[in-house]
Amino acid sequence: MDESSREAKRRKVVAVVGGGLVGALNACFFAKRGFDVELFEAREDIRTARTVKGRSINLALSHRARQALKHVGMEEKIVSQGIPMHARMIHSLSGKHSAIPYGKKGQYILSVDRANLNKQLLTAAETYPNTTLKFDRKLLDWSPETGEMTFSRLDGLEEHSKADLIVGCDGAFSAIRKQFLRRSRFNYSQTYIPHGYMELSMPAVKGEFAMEPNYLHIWPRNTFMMIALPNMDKTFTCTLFMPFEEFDKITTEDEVIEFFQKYFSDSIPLIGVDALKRDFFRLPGQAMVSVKCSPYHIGDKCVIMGDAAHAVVPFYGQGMNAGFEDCIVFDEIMEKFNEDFSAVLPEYTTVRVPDGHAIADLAMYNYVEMRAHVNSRWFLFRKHVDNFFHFLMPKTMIPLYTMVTFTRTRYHQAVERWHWQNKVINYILLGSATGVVLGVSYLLLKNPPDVSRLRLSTDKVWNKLLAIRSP
Ligand code: FAD
Ligand code: EGO
Repeated sequence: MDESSREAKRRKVVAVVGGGLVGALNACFFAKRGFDVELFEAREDIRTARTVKGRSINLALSHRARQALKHVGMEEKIVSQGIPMHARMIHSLSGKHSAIPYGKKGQYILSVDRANLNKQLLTAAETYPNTTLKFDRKLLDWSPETGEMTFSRLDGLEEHSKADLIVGCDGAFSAIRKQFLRRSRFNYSQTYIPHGYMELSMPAVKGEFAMEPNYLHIWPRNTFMMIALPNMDKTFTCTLFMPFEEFDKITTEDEVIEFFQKYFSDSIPLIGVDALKRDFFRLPGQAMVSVKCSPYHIGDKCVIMGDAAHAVVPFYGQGMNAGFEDCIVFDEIMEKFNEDFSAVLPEYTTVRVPDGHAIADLAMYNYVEMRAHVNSRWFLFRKHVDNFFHFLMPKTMIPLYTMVTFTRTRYHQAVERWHWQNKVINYILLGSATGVVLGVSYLLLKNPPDVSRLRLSTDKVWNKLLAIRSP
């Protein structure tokens, strides 16, 4: 790139709307490319705020997110502040624990602190001289014709701003997306699931983790599910998932304990009876929404990424991972089309929509599957089956969870491959069933059994049937 084109580019302004996980990371990606980046965030700066309100305290970070962090030189820093989870630890109703590794030695997911990750990414974005962060700027509306945005501030003043490209990273209830919804041929669906979630803290015991730290702890109880992820301060954050209907049934402190006694009894002493009675009523169950839409862009002016484009239910641990991967995909297309927005944006929609839809569907599928069938025995059984087929044919049979979590296989291709693998399994099972039938037939023909006894027995059955019919 010569100096004059660098100069021409430097004048292009990219507005990133939303300074959550995806917005903050995206600011780094655009800053690295040399754009003038302005990030607008509705809340105050979480790095200086006294109270940080927000969703989920910690998150499972896996391969896709790590690759994205690597692009902006943040992988090592974030990984060093996370806790590896090498296996899931399944807690059965009786209190038994069983661990099933996620894969080989290097295959683990990381438990990271959401607020810390967000802060680090904002600070990383700010270190680029061509980036400014603007907090307390809530987007009210914007114009697809002019690219002008209107923000409101806490002091009641409105502010206007213009950009060459607007990148909507403002989450599941995106204000940027409102303009998309007004346009013809924009597809949109949104689904609230009947479950809510509630976070409960499990304190450290004598300065140590109350349970084995390097695991994703799971209590699968069909419609009731609980998970726990470790934190750097040796606490765990437990997340309870259950139908709002059931949340409504628990109204007294005794009912909380009764409920936990029935489904998660091993966790009671670890969370603490008093803490449980108190914390359960601190916040109501929180809603979870799934959003699918297309396209992800308007002209050469605006693109949506992260939850704004594809909010997913948290039953695959992929929401942030998918949002971070969006940043890589967009960056790769920017490279391919020489940063020509009028070519990059449509290509981004073409490439990314099938994958955004696929991960939304996969997460929803896991939710439906888990609440319907998955208790601790079924969970363990299914993972053993997955591992068995992988062991038999390591190149052919790759567990879906592995493809989604530990590779950058496109989500929609992981789904296709999963369907294909299921077919292979069915053929194997059908083949072995046929084999059994043929084998038994051959043996019968070779050594015919004493048919007279057989006839005798069928006669008996027949007589019995007749006897039932005629009194
Ligand atoms: P957000 O994090 O929602 O950020 C949006 C930002 O935009 C916010 O800072 C908001 O203040 C700002 N904003 C909103 N409106 C405006 C406006 N009008 N103007 C200006 N700014 C605005 N993902 C994983 O990968 N692994 C997990 O283990 C995992 N666990 C989860 C557990 C739960 C219970 C939940 C609910 C989600 C989980 N996720 C997980 C998903 C993950 O939280 C999201 O996918 C991720 O936060 C999306 O990032 P985002 O930046 O797109 O949106
Ligand atoms: C049979 C057995 C069918 C999130 C097991 C499906 C999700 C699903 C919410 C775990 C791990 C990161 C998570 C596994 C299955 C996070 C996750 C999984 C939960 C709930 C979660 C696994 C945060 C589904 N990954 N996962 O294989 O360990 O399997 F339990 Cl409720």
